Amino acid sequence: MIDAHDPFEHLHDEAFEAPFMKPRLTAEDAIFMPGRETRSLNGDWCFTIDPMREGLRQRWFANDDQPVEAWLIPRDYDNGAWQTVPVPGCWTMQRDEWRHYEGAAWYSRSFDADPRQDGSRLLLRVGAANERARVFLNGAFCGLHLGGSTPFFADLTPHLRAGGNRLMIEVDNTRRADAVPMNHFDWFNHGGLHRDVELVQVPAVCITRLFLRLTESGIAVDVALSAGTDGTAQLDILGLGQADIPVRAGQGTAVVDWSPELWSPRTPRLYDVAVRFGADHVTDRVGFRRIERNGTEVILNGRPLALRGLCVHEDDRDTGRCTSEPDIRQRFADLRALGANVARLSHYPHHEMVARIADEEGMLLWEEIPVYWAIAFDNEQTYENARNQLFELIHRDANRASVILWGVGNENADTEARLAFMRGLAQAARAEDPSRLIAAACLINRATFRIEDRLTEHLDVIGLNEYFGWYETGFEGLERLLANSTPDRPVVISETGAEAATGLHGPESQLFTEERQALVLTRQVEIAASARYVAGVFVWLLYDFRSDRRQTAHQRGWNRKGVIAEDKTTRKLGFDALTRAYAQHFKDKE
Ligand code: GCB
Repeated sequence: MIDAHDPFEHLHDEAFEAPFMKPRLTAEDAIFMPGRETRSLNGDWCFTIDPMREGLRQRWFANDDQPVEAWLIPRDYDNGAWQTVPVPGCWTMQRDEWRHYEGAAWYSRSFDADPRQDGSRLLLRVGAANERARVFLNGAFCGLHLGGSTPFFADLTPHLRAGGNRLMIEVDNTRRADAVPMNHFDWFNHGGLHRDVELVQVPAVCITRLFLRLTESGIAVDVALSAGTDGTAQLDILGLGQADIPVRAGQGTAVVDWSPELWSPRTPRLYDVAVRFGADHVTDRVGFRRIERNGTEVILNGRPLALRGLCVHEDDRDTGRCTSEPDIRQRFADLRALGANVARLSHYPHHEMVARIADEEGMLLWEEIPVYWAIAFDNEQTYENARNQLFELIHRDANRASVILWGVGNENADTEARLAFMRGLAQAARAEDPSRLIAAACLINRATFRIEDRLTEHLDVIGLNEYFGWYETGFEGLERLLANSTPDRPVVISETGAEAATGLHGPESQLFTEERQALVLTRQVEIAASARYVAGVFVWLLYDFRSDRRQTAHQRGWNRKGVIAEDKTTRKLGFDALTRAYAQHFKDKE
């Protein structure tokens, strides 16, 4: 610990991070958000990068706001002199010299809010900060959040000050072997407060979870509160009815025998839902549908689904991980033009608007957490981190009819430690949300050409990532693999594709040409459709995306497997080829 009287002690303290590892901000701190009034903290924040971690070492967060002229001893941090950056934003896109900066950075701003007298609480909600974030209010440490793509909450109430509050957030995008994702991944490591930041005031007892879903006996509703209170919650679904939900020790469940019109991609019917408990009131727009598996089929509202999918990264040439409603609507328009009915939101939770817009527009979604490649499967804390991200995602999107699949991982080698880790995640997801299907993108056994991954028995839908025609020559391997395997549940090709440099033309045999990509997509879809148990394909992917792993002349820092270029406009030949292949081989099965 630093002695406040010794100005040099921090120079020798390499344990400077230790006091700031706890408390953790987790899914346990989350409240149910839809329908709440919030106060936005988006806009300009003071900002600096902090490669040497001086912010924690010297405790910048404990400094007062005195101007430099009034200082008696020098400091290395002068809040007022920092440059400002807009939030939400990725620093990696805000200045050329920050493009490849990986490390800690500080955001700071002030806001007015008086201390609470009436038992209400003021919470900070951060939509996402990549990859970890520490929150400080008026010099007090409020907690640490791990994971760059899910929302988190910090209770600011105990530290509020009349006359102005200073909020500081250290955001750190250092890649780490024990994080989720770990240090090696095929997308760009953007840093920053890249989603909305807001304040929300809640009464002393508030609704922390509201989960509605269609079951055999009607609509099941779960309510959870922030305290172990007894009482009654009132449910009101416009057009269906009103009901009381008895709440005991902060938990309530009811099944109401109502028959909603079903939500489906063709008729994305949404209902206005309101729930009140005491002084708290929340609302949501919810679609009701059933998603199941039956043998090797995926069944939506009793009918088998043909999944015509593409994967999408949340990446933009100009804004990085930041997205917007027009960007998301464009994504769905492009998917519809391809004849797709489902998107895989790779490889981490995307902006919460995506599932809301998908609900409205009738697009199906696979959502996942970044349990990607060589995660530290034998590390308990890594598991805890992954499980927490999974719960934060499930709690955020549990009422989104568009989300049919929770993905628990991508391309992880079949070891004992990985099996235990991912089986645990699959079971946790199922227990938390029994209304959806659990999937993972598995690897294939290249020696036997069979689907042999031991994780598959814990999944509802087996995803296969395979790149025959690209990383492996020819398509015979895929034919062999599909012929050799006899899965008892649905299989989807969760990734396949080929890179194409926009405008590069040549023979199909030439890598990186648009012709080659078109050939690969055509053949892949055709072969996949010939296997009785393949319920769909998720082509890798909609748009080209930034990845520093890709450095050939055709790539220069971009993964070029998009059927549309990084401008999100220019369609490659693969676009039409895929549209034709889907229309021909994956017709709706009705
Ligand atoms: C994969 C990964 C994906 C990569 C892709 C590729 O299998 O799951 O994240 O970007 O291949 O382009 O190689």
